[in-house]
Amino acid sequence: MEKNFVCFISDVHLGLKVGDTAERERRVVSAIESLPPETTALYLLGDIFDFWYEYKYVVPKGYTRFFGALAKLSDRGVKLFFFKGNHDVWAFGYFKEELGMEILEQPYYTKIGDKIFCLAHGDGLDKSDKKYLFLKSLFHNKFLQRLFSNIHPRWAFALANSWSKHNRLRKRAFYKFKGAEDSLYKFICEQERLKPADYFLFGHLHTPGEIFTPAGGVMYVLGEWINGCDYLLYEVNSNTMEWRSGKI
Ligand SMILES: [Mn+2]
Repeated sequence: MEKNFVCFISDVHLGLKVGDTAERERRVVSAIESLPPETTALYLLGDIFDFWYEYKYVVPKGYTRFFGALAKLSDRGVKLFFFKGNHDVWAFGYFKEELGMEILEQPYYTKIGDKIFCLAHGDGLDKSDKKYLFLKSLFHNKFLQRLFSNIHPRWAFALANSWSKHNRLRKRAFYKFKGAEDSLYKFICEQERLKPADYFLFGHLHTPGEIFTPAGGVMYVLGEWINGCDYLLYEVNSNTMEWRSGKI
């Protein structure tokens, strides 16, 4: 039977001024370009940009090669999907217009072949984290977004970048995937009782890993691209999930 691949990438944090930012973009572009010709869909599971904010008539500089690689995929009929992470909440329509990329809300259930996938970035699903949920509600607030849009980008971007940097220094490291102890894993264990899935795929935790769920599904956490570059390639007809590395 003919093959059919679906790819999942998360947390590239393009634009983050840590390490070699150009090299990070090169890695993800080369990963996208090396996808098998039988690839039919690419899911970007959030935090693809370290900071993205688009205005009505203006978008941030950079990422030309990355957008070019996505445009090529889109033009040859590969479906593109995008989840907003906690760093790129503010995508409003440019990706859809330019790349045909569809923005999905988490947790998103979809059937790929005959398997059920639950996909999400993963931030804010742990309902006990009230502080984060409050922050998230501010980020998604239409009125505050309009206010922010009226700040000159020079200041808006300086503010956002220093906030991102401050957060990173404060936490020192990123979130880590703690296996069965992880709050996201616990969320899945509850979620699957109501809505089971064969595969649960997340970003956000930055530590590539996989673990079985009590109902027999598998949870995968995708890797980040600042120090690593682990992503997943799924072959639909043979139902095989394969870890890939974006190293060049
Ligand atoms: Mn991230």
